Amino acid sequence: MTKTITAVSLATFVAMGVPVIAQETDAAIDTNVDGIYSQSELQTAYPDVPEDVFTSIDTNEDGIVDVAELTFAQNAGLLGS
Ligand SMILES: [Ca+2]
Ligand SMILES: [Ca+2]
Repeated sequence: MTKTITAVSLATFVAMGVPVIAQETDAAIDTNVDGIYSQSELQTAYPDVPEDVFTSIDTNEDGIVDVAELTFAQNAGLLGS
């Protein structure tokens, strides 16, 4: 997984205006491997977690959940086990 984000894909993210995230996403959750967790991806990964929890996970309210936000939520126990 450490080489998933290549220089080419990073350039693509920049070209798309997507913030480049230093940390890598978990491919088991980030199924389209775009470097962010969408709400639908998170709901697939955590079907028992209510929608308002996803809203609270997106702490900077940019509409996406990045690695740092998900890690924080996991460490805070918001997503269960
Ligand atoms: Ca994604
Ligand atoms: Ca966010």
